[in-house]
Amino acid sequence: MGSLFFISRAMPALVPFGGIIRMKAKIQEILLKNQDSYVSGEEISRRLGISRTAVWKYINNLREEGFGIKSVPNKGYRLEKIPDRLDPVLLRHCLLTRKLGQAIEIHEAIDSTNTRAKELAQTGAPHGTLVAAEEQIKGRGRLGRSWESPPGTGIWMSLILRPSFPPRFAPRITVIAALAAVKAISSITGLDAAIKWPNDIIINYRKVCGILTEMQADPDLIEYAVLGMGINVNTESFPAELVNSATSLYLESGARTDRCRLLAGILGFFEGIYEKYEDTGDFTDILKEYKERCITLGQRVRVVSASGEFEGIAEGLTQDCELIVVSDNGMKHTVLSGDVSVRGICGYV
Ligand code: BT5
Repeated sequence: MGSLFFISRAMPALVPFGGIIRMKAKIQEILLKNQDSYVSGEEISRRLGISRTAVWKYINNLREEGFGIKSVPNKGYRLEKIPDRLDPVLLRHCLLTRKLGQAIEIHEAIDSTNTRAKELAQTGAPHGTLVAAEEQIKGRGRLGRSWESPPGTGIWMSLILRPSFPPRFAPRITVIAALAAVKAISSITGLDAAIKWPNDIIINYRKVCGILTEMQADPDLIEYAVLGMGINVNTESFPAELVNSATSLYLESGARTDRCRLLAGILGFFEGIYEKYEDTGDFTDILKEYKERCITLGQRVRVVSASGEFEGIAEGLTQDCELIVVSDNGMKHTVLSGDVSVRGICGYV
């Protein structure tokens, strides 16, 4: 499974990492909180109750992981460069959420973060537990498709949710996630991102992010849902089969984006919208905002589903997030899921 970091504020009993990583994380936290100044080795050793030689060793460990730490005699250490890593301490430093990301599990490589999150959910992991990975070996899309998740470039993450609303409203999780992703991408990168119904985020007609929501439910109750999201962040190139349909924030903006900051931003927007919805039960404004950012509406689309294939105009969305499509013979269809391609977007011409 590769190396694993698990930080939990909510469930200390579940923290499996040993003293070495914990001590290194504490030094990381001290340096992060004092980025504008130097912290002396003596101060760190006093605060953590370890020798100055031990501090020096942990600092060197962090340097090997890509942290740029300047040391000046008689002044101490200062953090000057943060590596482009999905690091639990860096992530926690950026997080402003109350419940999401209280427990974080980050893998160097894993088959699929959604599969792992489901395992954790089945063994009782709480609402808000986050699983992320630098690389997915078997990243999954919808309907058995695969999701390309190369190492060190993207955000491949899954969030365990324990909603209080009934299973028929589960598609609303994808709607909230798409809105959160668009808002975070726009506010952090300045790029103009839009939603392609139901689960894609598009920039300049190409897919930058996909969402896969899965759940375990009884007829009336969602036991848990796993919200999976893949974002191409600093990806420089794509394999031939995706070159014309996929893009990354880097390719669109020419600049690298801090993945921890973006992930924290998405969780922040998601928590705000999700909690408001859970508290009020009112989905009207959320759907209105989703519609405003949804490029599928008003477009000619091709719907491919298990029951067949047809073309028409996407005219609207129902409260249950189904797409209303009026086919060429004037018939009105409501499409719950399946594949909808929009002319001119992600390869449909
Ligand atoms: C999705 O499926 O768009 C949902 C993708 C969800 C991925 C996340 S990553 C974290 C979590 N763990 C997982 O195992 N999955 C979730 P769908 O709408 O079915 O789109 C899949 C299609 O998108 C593929 O068939 C490709 O054509 C295309 N695709 C694959 N990888 C891509 C990438 N990195 N960027 C853009 N398009 C991609």
